[in-house]
Formats: sequence, C-alpha cells, structure tokens
Amino acid sequence: MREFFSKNRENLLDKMSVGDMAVFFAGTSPQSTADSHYKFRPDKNFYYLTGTTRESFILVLMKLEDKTETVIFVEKPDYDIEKWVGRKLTKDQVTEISGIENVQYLSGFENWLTRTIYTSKYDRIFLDLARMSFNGETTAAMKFAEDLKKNFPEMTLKNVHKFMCELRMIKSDFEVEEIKKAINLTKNGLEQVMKNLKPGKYEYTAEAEFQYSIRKNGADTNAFDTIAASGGNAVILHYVENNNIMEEDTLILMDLGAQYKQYASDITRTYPVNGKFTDRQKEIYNIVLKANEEVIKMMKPGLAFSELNKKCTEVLTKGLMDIGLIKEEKEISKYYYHGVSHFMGLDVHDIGFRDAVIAPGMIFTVEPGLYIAEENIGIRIEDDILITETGYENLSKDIIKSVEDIEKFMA
Ligand SMILES: [Mn+2]
Repeated sequence: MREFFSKNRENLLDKMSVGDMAVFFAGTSPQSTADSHYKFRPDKNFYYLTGTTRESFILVLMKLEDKTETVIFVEKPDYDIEKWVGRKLTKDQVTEISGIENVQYLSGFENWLTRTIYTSKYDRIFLDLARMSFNGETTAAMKFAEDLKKNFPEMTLKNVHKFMCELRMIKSDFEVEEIKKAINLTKNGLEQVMKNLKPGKYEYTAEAEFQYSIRKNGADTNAFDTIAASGGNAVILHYVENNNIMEEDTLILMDLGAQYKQYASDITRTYPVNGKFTDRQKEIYNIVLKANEEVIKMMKPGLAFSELNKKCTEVLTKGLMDIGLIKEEKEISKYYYHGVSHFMGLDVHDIGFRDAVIAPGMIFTVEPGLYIAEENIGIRIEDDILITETGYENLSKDIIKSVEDIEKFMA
C-alpha cells in the first residue's frame, strides 16, 4: 500500500509552506523492568507517512520553491546485533514499503541536518509536539526541539499536530478496509466469548477467549487493554483487572477491539453471563440500545459533534424517567458519565478536533452507557460508524446487539 503512504506525504507537503521542513520520529519502546521493554508500537503519524513499523527511524519532509524532498533515516543492518534482536530492514526494503527513494542511515542524521540547514533556505521546522497532558511524557520530538533551540536558534519551530489531525480525521478507502478487517476480527472474538460465558468462571476467561480468537485469526494485537467487567465492576469505566468471578444473573460488559495491521477497532457489548437477561437488565439494556441506535441514525455530514452527546443524553434521560429511576433530568449524570463518541482509526482514540463538523470519511464510535452501581448493573453498547456522503455506514452492524439475538446466540 505504498501509494497510500506516498499520498499522505504529498498531502502533508501541500499543507506546508515554502521554506518548511517537517521531522518525524518513529520512537522507541519504553523499558518495562530490568532489561525488558514493552513491545514496540510505532508512532501512528510516522506509520501514516511511511508504512514502516520499526524503532528509531526518522522521516524528513522538505519544501522549497521549485521542489519537495523526502528522506528517511533507518538503522544500519548489523549481523552481530541482529543475532539478538532480529533482522533490520535493508534500504531497499524500506523503499519497497514506503515508496521513499532517499534512504540513509541514522548515524548520518545530525551531519545531514546541519549541512542541509546551512546550505538551503529553510527557516521553519515542523515537529510532532502533541501533548495529552501538561506533565506528560517527553517524546523524541520534544527532546529534539530542545536540541534545535540550542543549536539552531534562528529556526522557527512549529507543531505539525494540527495538520496531522486534518489529514487523519478523513479516512481513505484503504483505511476503511483495514478497519473493517479489525472489526471483523473483533466480531469473531465476541462470538467466541459468548459461546464460552458461564457463571462461576473468572472474567479473565472471557478476555482469554477473545484473545485466543483474534490472534488465531490474524490480529496483530489488541487496540487497547480488554475490559471484561461483570456485575458491579462494569460501573468502573476503565476496569481492566478482569479477575473477579462472574456471578449468576449478572451481566458482563466487554469493551475491546482487535488491531489489524496498525488499525484499531473499538466495540462494547454487554452480555448476560448465563445467556438470559433478567427483566430488569432487559429494561435498562433496551434504553442504552435505543440511545445507541438513535445516535447512529442521526449521523451525517454537516452535523456538529456536540449534537451526538445531546441526543444521547436525551434518550437515556427519558428512558430512566420513564422507568422511574430518576425524577429530574439532571440526575442522569449519576448514571451516565462519559462522552458518547470519539474518532477512531490508527489510534483507538484517534486524533481530531472536537469542534469539527462531521464529514464524509470520518469514523466515530457511538457508545452510550448506563451504570447503576446500587443494582450492580453496568451496560454500554458501542459501534464504529463511518460517515458517508449521504449519511453513515455502521461498520459493526454484524455484531449482534439486540436482547433477542444475544439470547438466541447464547442458547
Ligand atoms: Mn470507545
């Protein structure tokens, strides 16, 4: 899919001005303990622009009046090191994957950069300086920014995050296909879960069934840690311990997703552990399902993101008032306390602007929930939705979610 990555670089260069340079880092895997490291997950912007999934690589895009230029810096193959850590890519392989002709070794990067700045008309450098929290981790790009400020104080530094959001918010056909594959793996995984649910087992057995299925069928990994939360655990939004016994007559909330290649899926389903909903569970479940369906139905280009939250809260509030669980509208915040939607793509919570107007090619989750701690009931139903020219396509429509379908499947 070399053309896809080449096109992404072209699109970014289109957004850049003459005299701009953009530098991206693939990153390295953090140490976990002693000499162990977490499995490497490439920076998703780096992947989007190169298709490579190797540590430490550096990508540089440049734009001058009469030309654009792209260089990728890679690790030099070294047999003595490869005996321990596995094969490196050759320069030809990097070109084959990325479509970038100019491949150089990392050891030459600093000299190359200095010479390029000295002999050319660059005055701005774009770096990926996105931050999730004020005291968040310092990335390779942030460290590099410090070095640049010291060694090239005449250069203006800019954050490329805004451009990357603009590009990645709109998915190409290729990306939609990758995401469909991830969702299909998740579908099979959830069916494996339903087939094996039983009171008395531990929650982690449900997680393990999912894991077994997605890996066996070719998923790279999980898009995020699986939540398998039964009974009252399901009111904790990010419960990942999964170490309690699933009791008789409880529900289990499974929030999970396979990652295919680098693309995420993000699905939540809530199942009765013994295969049959109680009347009360059914009542609450159908309110959440209604919110899920009504929000999905309204999705189309031109809509403001905030409309989705408004609709969702409306349906949930009305549902709980109808069954008498709440008397006033504002009480809903006791039982529903998160947003209904986020962008999804290369990252499970994909980058994008919250105030963006919904447009064709965007992919959103829709995930209403109700969490009733005093009744040990937590329910969330989440689908992945592609915005089309005329409306939407529910990419996860084949993952069953009605009470009848679930009970029939589990019987
Ligand atoms: Mn989600």
